[in-house]
Amino acid sequence: MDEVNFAVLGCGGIGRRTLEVSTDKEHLTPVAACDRNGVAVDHTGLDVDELLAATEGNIASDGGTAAASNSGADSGGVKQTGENAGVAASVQADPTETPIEDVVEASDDVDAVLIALPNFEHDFIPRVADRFAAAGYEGVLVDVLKRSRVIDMLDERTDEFEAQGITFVCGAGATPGFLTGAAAIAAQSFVDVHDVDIWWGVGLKSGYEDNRGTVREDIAHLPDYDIDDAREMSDAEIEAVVDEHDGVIEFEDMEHADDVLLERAGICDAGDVTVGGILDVTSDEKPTTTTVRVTGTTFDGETGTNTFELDDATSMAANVNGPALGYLKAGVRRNRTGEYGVFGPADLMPGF
Ligand code: IKT
Repeated sequence: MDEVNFAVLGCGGIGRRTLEVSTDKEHLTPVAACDRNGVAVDHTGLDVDELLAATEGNIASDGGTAAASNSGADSGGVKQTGENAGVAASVQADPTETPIEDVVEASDDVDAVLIALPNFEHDFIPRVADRFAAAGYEGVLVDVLKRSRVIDMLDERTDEFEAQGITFVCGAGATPGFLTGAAAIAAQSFVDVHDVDIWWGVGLKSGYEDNRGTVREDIAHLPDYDIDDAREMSDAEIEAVVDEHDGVIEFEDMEHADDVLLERAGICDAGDVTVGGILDVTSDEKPTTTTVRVTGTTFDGETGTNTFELDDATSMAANVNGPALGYLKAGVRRNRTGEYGVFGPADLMPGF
């Protein structure tokens, strides 16, 4: 594959770890990165080590990404809890109040943009895509969004993306993302898929600071909370919820877009997909093995369950950011052959 220049919007846990993983991958050159206060652009390739060293331990409670937006017009929906230097601390960066606009302006030679921003307003990521489209960007946009309802909002933009030459890869993290793709492969044995059960385990003791945004998003899935509550809660309130659960929180029936992404790929009904898991912030060990179970009937009448497991030794950072870059590359291949529009992880797997 030819070289891929990419940009990262947001330098919280996901943005920074994606930059780090990219240094071990072939053909990937990060040329721009931003957060709420700063933007770094180097068309010959950012010095990732310097950028990470400058931003490490220097992230806001929302992952330093919430206000990676322009002129305060969009905050990603998260209450800002204080100033931090973030990307602006890097010698490669400039301070800015218009980080997304700055990346849009620098995007002439950018093949792909990873949107690693929190999505506490459901239309936030679609609106970020609108800004790129309005500015005439032609290339790949990738997000690691979670919520099912956002997919429709992106689908509504298909004509615009096609006219513009944008290939949008949505839900490209772990779940949805890696595990949705795994389900699409596991479904190939069957002519009729009965159900898909995704069950994840994450141990986040040392990674807690880096992933505060993820924990906040997860809390919105608990029975007594919703996305607005999670957005408005202070850090202390989030920690109080974690403490109420002794640091180990179990989630059931999460609204994760694996369901609509498998349905739009023709694999099963969205209602036949369940996503749940266990988050343990007291340990780096996974509290449970991450598993995808796909149950169905084969062409010759047998009923079976294909199971895909992640090794307990693999971290959430590895299982979100490796796949995000893999889907980014898959998006670039499509874009370079003139395939535009909205693609989910299951669309980039064998067809069903
Ligand atoms: C996500 O970021 O995709 C969702 C998070 C779960 C990640 C699962 C990783 C599994 C593993 O590493 O074994 C969570 C719902 N925020």
